[in-house]
Amino acid sequence: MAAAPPILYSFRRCPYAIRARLALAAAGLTPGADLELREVHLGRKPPELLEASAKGTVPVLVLPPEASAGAGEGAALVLPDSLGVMAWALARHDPADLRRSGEGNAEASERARIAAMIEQNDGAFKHHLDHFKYANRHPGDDREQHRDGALEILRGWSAALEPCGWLVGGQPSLADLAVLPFVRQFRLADPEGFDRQTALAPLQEWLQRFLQGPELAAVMAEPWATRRPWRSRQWIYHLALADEWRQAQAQGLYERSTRGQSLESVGFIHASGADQVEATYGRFYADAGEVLLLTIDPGRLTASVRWEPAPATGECFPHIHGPLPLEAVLAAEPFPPPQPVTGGRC
Ligand SMILES: N[C@@H](CCC(=O)N[C@@H](CS)C(=O)NCC(=O)O)C(=O)O
Repeated sequence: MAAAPPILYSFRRCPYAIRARLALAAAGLTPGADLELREVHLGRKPPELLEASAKGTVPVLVLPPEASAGAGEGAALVLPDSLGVMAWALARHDPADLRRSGEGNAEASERARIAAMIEQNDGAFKHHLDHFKYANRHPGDDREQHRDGALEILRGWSAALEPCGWLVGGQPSLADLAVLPFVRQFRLADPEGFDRQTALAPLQEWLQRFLQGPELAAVMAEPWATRRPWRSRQWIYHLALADEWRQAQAQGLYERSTRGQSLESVGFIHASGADQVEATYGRFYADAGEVLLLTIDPGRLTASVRWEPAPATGECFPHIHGPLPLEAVLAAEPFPPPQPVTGGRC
C-alpha cells in the first residue's frame, strides 16, 4: 500500500501559509504528487485540523509516521507553524541554498541576518501591519503611527537590498521568502501610499520582481491554492434547492429529504459524504436551478445519522433520521461553486 502523503492545511491568502507554500515549492514538492493540500475556511476549521493542532492556525503540516522518523513508533509529526514547515521543506531539498547551510563564517553570518530579519518581520513589522491594515479592530490606536513604524522597518530592509537586490547576501534566501507575503500585504493595504515612498525604491523593485515572477504566482494558483475549502470527512453534505433552504431559514427547521421529496414521506434526509457530492449533484440536481451545498456538523444534530446502502447500487450514504436544525448547518454555499474571478486582489 502506498504511504500516506504529508498533509498541508493552508489558507490561500494567509501570509504565513503563502511563505510555507513558497518553501515547499522551492523544495520541489507538488500538491497531489508529494503532499495533500487541504484549503481551510478559517470561519469553520475542519476537525481534522484542530485534532492535529489545537491552536487552529494555518499552515500546519502533518507528516505521516514514516516521514517523521524520530517522532516515535507510529506517531505522526505535526509542524504547527510556517517556519517549521519551511525548515522541514528546505532540509529535504534546498537547491538554491536558501538556508545558507554551509559551515563557513560568511554563511553563519548570513544565517544570523536571515533569522534577525524574520524575527523583526514576525514581531514588530507584523504588529504594525495588523494595526495599520485592520485599524478598525484596534479602536483608539493611531493608524498612522503604525504605518510609520512599518515604513521605518521597510526602509531598513530596502537599504539592505541595495548591493545585490536580495535581502541577505548576493542571492535569494529564506528571508526573501519569509517576509515577502507580509510586504505584499502591507502594500495591498494602501498600494498608492506604498508606491509613493521614494525611499523604498529598491524594496518596490524587489516586490515587483516577485509579483511578476513565477514563484509567487505558482503558490497562489492551483494546485497550491484554491478558493474551494477542503471537505472534512467528519462533516456530511446535503444539496438543497435554494428556495427550500430559504423557507427553512424562515421556519427555523429544514425538513426536505431530497429533490421533490419531504422528510415526512421518506423518513430521513438524504446526505452525501465528502467525496459523494459531485455524483449526487450529477444524478439528481444538475437541472434543478439554484442549488446550495449545506455543510452539516453531525455533532450538532439531534437526530441520528446512519450510513445506509442505496437500493440500486449498495453504495452507503449518510441518512439523517429526523429534521435538520439550522444550527447544525455550518455553511450554505452555491453549488457548483461559481467560477473564481481572475485577477483582482488575492
Ligand atoms: N505563527 C503562526 C501564525 C499563523 C497564523 O496566525 N495564521 C492565521 C491566518 S493568516 C490563522 O490561522 N489564524 C487563525 C484564525 O484566524 O482563526 C505561523 O507561523 O504559522
